[in-house]
Amino acid sequence: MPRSVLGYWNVRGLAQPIRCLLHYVGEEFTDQQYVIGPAPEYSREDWKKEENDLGLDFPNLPYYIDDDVRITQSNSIIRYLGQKYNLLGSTLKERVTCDMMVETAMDFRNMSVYVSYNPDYESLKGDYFSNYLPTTLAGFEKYLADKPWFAGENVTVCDFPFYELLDQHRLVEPTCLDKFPKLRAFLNRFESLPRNKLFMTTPMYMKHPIHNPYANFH
Ligand SMILES: N[C@@H](CCC(=O)N[C@@H](CS)C(=O)NCC(=O)O)C(=O)O
Repeated sequence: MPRSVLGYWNVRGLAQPIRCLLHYVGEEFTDQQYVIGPAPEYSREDWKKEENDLGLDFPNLPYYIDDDVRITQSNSIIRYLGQKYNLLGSTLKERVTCDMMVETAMDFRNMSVYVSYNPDYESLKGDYFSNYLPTTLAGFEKYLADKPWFAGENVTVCDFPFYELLDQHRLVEPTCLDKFPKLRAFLNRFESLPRNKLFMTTPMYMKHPIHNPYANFH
């Protein structure tokens, strides 16, 4: 039976929560990684040379291909896998909460990516790490006060991008979660799920690089 394919750069980026999710549900897939060329050109040729040959309506990375779909847009891929494996929530409230939190995670990521790839990183990082990040994390800490997972009582797909973003931030700024016990407990809970624990021992799991080589931190 043909395996599905996930295509992305050879970094964590937008793909790592999808890699983890695919492993969590036990789907056999090919982790197709494209390589950015060396500085100073950082050529994208490895991807560009085949982007129009994959049958994608809107070629981009990540992409996901299985027997039924050929899709791009990371959140569409996450939602599709949520449908496929019944991980979108079990009640109407949980489903809409999962949906909201997938988007909330993307807003958080967009801010983090804006700073991490910014040529003015040196002037932005102070405000990001001293103001934006603690304020944002405090909001998530308060939100998790009465629930184990980001959509409520059950693991849903929104937990995967949240794990990824919180873990990325603690790798870059190791003390950033010190004041947030609920967030640390969430990370531990997520890592303790047997499939996730196993994922972290596979060659597909990568701690670094978080971003492409021209970012300000990896
Ligand atoms: N909204 C898209 C953004 C995708 C995107 O910006 N992909 C970047 C990597 S993070 C890329 O290099 N795409 C390939 C390209 O631009 O040719 C998503 O969430 O998937």
